[in-house]
Amino acid sequence: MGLGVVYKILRSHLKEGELKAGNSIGIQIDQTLTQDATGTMAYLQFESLGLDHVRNELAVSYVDHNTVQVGFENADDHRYLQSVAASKGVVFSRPGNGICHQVHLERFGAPGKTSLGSDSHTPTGGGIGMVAIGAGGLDVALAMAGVPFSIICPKVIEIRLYGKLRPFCTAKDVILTVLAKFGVKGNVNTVFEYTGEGVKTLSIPERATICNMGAECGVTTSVFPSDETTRQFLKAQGREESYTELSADADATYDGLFEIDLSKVVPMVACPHSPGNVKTVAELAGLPVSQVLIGSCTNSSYADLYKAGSILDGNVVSEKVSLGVAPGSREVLGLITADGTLSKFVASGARILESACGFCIGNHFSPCSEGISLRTNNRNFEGRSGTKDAQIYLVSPETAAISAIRGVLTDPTTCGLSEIVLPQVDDFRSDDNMLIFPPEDAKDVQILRGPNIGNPPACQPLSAQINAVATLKVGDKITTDHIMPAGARLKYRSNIAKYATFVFEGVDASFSTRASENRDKGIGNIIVAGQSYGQGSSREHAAICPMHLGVKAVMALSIERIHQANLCNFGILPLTFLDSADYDKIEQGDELVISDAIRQVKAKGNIKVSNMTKGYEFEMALDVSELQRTMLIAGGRLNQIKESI
Ligand code: MIC
Ligand code: SF4
Repeated sequence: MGLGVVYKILRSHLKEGELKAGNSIGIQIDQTLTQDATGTMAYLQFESLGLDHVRNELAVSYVDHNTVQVGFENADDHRYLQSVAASKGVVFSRPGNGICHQVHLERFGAPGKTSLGSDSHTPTGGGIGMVAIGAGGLDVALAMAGVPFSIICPKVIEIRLYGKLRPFCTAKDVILTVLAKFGVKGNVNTVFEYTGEGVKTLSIPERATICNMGAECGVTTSVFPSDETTRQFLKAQGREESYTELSADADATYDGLFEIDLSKVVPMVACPHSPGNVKTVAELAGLPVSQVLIGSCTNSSYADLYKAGSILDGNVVSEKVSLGVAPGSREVLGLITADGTLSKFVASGARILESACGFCIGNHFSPCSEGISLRTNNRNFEGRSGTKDAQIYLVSPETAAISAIRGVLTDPTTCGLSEIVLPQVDDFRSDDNMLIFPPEDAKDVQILRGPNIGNPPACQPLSAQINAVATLKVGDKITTDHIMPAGARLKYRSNIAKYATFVFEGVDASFSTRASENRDKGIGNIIVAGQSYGQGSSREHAAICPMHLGVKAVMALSIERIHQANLCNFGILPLTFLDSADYDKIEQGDELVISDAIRQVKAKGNIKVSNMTKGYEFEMALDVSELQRTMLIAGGRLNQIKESI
């Protein structure tokens, strides 16, 4: 039986288990990437493994999230990351060099390779035919130590493309069409593989945009074949030697099919507060807009900015709108400077932002109260922008640019704009001056730590009996941004005790005080949640900080993949309700007991829980792999693995 691209790559990297959907498998990871907001913890954990040097093919450490540097904390983190990279054999991408996924695509990604990144948008690499997966920092630390990455062997949905996009209908509109079909939940342990004649009409940045936002569907990754377009892209990056052709066998079979006629795709918009809340731009045209932001790892390539710049050319941004533009990398910034696009932005009144995550993670450029912000990034969760009552709409750069001029959401296909012809770029003129390659001999390298650099978290082994309280009950779609806010709180990523004081800040500001009081009295905390708990980012802090506050279990109707793995990595039981009526019955404050916890976890059956307050017993599923069971008992992955490295 023939194989698709995903299974071909998985097969060539298989280290443990059998390649069959639903099985637990271990795959060898060729490349790792970290970014600063998750990286400090990843390297602290790597350090605690006691290895002198990374063991995987290529490890890159990017600084792109915390570049605002209000106070000393971010700069301390950067200094630590630079020194630990030099000491352990990791390439360091200096602040200003760009957003990790954009730079990785440009300078390191290679078809047929696997990569693991401590950022949920790592699948961007699928645009050049990689199996690129997002995970928590600890999983990436272990991949750097050469430990196979454990995943559930995925089902593969074929997304067959045919036809060709019409002018001003874009890759962003394609992925929003996919999101409209698949939604943001229920796609765990699934991969999207793109096939069909339409593939060759899409450039690498377009493919990367599509793979990037597959993360919003919750899939493990998304992958395109590697073809002549891939070769051209790598050649223009001066890296043609990284090219290999990769395509699905003619008789490859898949677990599902979704067909998209690219010529029928229209401008789309994801409405507040979910990337899955998709409508056509035409449906909402005329909506007044107060802010427009172009950039982020989803849409900040040279092609994206060239098109936006062409639309803005000769126009001034509406006086009702504040427009910001953030090129995805220093390479992109160099290209738009050289070809005059930057001047078009400047002349239009756009505010030029650093090549970094910036606005996307609420680091700056928060909208005004009740502001309506159009953005080209990938997430519009409530409060993520830094303004709780703002309304964030996700659109393509073309829709963003024309709407910035008009001051209202505008469908770019209806404006009589002349078609934009992209200049052919045969040489991206990349230089690696902002990459620091590690020295051959690192014995004199000193690792520099400031007061913001804490210790890796210590996890307690599972206790025989869990006596806890349902400290918080929440509803559906609680994102990691709800659990562990970023924005102004991001600078505490390396300081767990401090960062933990902000857990669930925007949901229930007294949660961390209540939880730490319980912990100090020897009472555990349990979080009760609805569907898709932990969707969004890969931030393991959404597990580490609750662990620090004494959270022993999450009981939810469902839990998203990366977050579920992070909970196991830090010894928190990820329990799911077998009967949704049990979710309805529990009230915040109920006393919950899990007796004989170690035996129950070992036994592989359902977990019995007693609600002492209401006087009844119920069962929860513990749907974890064998490896995760051992981690939960040991009190997390670090405790469990240390002996075997
Ligand atoms: C995000 O887009 O939410 C982030 C910020 O990039 C996160 C990582 C983090 O929280 O540091 C992600 O996507 O994993
Ligand atoms: Fe950065 Fe935003 Fe991309 Fe996350 S989604 S990596 S914050 S640009």
